[in-house]
Amino acid sequence: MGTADTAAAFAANTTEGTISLTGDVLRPMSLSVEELKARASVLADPFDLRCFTTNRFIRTVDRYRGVLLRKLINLAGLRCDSPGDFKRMVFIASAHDGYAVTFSWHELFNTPVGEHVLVAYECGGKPLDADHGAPVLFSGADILPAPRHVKRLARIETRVLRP
Ligand SMILES: Nc1nc2c(c(=O)[nH]1)N[C@H]1C(S)=C(S)[C@@H](COP(=O)(O)O)O[C@H]1N2
Ligand SMILES: [Mo]
Repeated sequence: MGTADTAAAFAANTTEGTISLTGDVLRPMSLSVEELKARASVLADPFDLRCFTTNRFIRTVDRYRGVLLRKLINLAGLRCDSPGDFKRMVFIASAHDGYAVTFSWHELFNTPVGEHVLVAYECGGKPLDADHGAPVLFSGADILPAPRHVKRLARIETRVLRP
């Protein structure tokens, strides 16, 4: 498939406001914001959104409420066909505009970073709407927060890297 075809297929398979968990998981699934809200949530600290590339200060963001990414991944279940596959797993989080960032199994499940990565649906006690980029994936322990502050999150794809 060409790039345009891939983008079209991706758009056809995603719905605004719904995130899908795909790839090397046992139970591929889609979750609406309503379904996220029904799960146990965590509250992030307020932070300054700052771009990595330019160091530009964008704005101060109030407390996000959302579900930990590692809990959502556990819901879908990691598929480990060979022993130790989880140690070379990566997660590609992509947005409806094609913006994408990565996480590794290690940082989400075996470092403190994972305790601060959430899919947020509320900010400062108010529901986030699509204009505010909902749902937003946010990695609260990053030094510069903007790169892994993914607006309009569409998909988390799990992949086992094969050397
Ligand atoms: N979906 C999506 N999220 C994104 C980006 C993007 O291009 N698409 N850019 C990132 C980068 S590099 C920056 S600096 C900030 C910009 O935030 P702003 O659009 O609210 O100014 O969003 C981050 N999240
Ligand atoms: Mo940026």
